[in-house]
Amino acid sequence: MLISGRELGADRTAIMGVLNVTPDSFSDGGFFAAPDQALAQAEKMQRDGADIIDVGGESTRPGAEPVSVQEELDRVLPAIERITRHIDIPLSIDSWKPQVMRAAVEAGAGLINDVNALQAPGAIEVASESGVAVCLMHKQGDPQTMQKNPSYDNVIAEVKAFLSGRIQTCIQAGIGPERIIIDPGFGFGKTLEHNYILLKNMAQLTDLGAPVLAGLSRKSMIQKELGLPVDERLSASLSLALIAVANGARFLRVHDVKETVEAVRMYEAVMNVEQEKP
Ligand code: 8Y7
Repeated sequence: MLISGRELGADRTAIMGVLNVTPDSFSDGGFFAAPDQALAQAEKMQRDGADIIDVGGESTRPGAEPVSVQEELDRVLPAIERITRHIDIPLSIDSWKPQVMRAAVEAGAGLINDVNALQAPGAIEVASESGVAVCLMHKQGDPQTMQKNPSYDNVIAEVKAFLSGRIQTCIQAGIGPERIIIDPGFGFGKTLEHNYILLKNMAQLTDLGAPVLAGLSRKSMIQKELGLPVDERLSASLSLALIAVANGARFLRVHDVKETVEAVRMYEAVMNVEQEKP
């Protein structure tokens, strides 16, 4: 998968660091400082071994309030421009809005990460024309209501069928298969059990021929299983990250870059050892 001229997710798992540029993600309350803080966070994630940074200006958490196109542009564009001017690292735009995708790619983003899998009117055309890579994520319902009553007859088969259909639609729209990443969308319209079934059987998604991205970092499934608040979910996040890699994930979207890089590189060192002769 070529993203901003880098080969990612091929010889080792690519680590995508999460960079939220929402007002609540900045500690000093002065949003004027946001692009500088975003750059500082991006520099730290690069030092910690991130392969790509996912910039998002609208919270996609269950129950989150939507923001306008202009508001989202005002958040993400200064951050993307500041980061691309100062450091050389591939950037991803976390948005489902075609206007935001287009502007972010013009400002330097090399991947469109869309939790809506390019289903918004105009999104697939913008993605196709942009020439950049895309991540197609499965969800059931929309962020406001998706966790109310998730329901599937067969969650792995339904997620796989959805992603397969979106891959076909993207290819028909001119997005080559070499530009497509797929994602089961952990926590997006899924119960705890649905998430576990998807993670345990995630290797089945690799049949679709696209690299798989997994986003499990700090998710509420950890709270549901272990009762831990968001700032105490590191160990469980690392455990889920390694299970995802063992089950075929080629990209991991994470908040704790340094710790995830250490865990995954250790895993890969063991799994890549040359065997002794019997
Ligand atoms: C995911 C994601 C979020 C994910 C992809 C959170 C934007 C919620 N989760 N994108 N975004 N996959 N591709 O807890 O799982 O980080 S937001």
